[in-house]
Amino acid sequence: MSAFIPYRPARIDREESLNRLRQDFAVADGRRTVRMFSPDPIPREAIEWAIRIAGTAPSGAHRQPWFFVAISDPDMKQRIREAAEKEEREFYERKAPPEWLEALAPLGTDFVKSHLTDAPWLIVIFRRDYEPGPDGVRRKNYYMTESVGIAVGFLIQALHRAGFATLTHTPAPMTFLREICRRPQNEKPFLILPVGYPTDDCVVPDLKRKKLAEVAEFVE
Ligand code: IYR
Repeated sequence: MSAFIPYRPARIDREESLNRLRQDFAVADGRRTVRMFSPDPIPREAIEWAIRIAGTAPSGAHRQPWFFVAISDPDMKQRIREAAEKEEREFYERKAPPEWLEALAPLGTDFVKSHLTDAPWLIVIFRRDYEPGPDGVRRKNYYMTESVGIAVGFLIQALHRAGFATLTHTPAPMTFLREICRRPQNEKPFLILPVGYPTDDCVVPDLKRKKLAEVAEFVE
């Protein structure tokens, strides 16, 4: 059993709370997933802070079952792009059922993944399914998918608030990432997150967000 320490964050005044939330909504609503990245560099320190923020996410039994590989190395990005495009070509040309392709049509995606070499950073996120114990006994983690998903949410929002665009990219299958990133067997690739600035001529699909009443109900 771990020790307990006091936690007494100062209360925020009601009006101030609401003001902050309204402003945060405007910022969050300004985020768009980007597929057209400028190669303009982003300092490593920015990525480091964003990963620290991601690491503050809650996790099952506080196991923090995540690992982040941040890549700016052009050779490694090229290798990831080639492996991803191989899988993606297979997906678009053979594996994807027509219904799925129809759902993707408004996004205009295809197997060409130039963002994987254009973006100055790729953050590859791994889900740690268990922790190797000193005696060789595996220590199970809990709610890994949920925990990593929350951490990635924190990561995307932190990067957005710092002015950087991201793309939540999940080539399927993406097992090749474990090998390219030289990660251990207990880690499963979860997501590739290209990070950078949008190009000057960047366009995004004209999508609408669901209204509050479509996604929530209140029982008071
Ligand atoms: N993984 C593919 C296909 C794809 C799937 C979904 I669901 C998207 O929202 C977008 C793309 C790709 O990356 O192109």
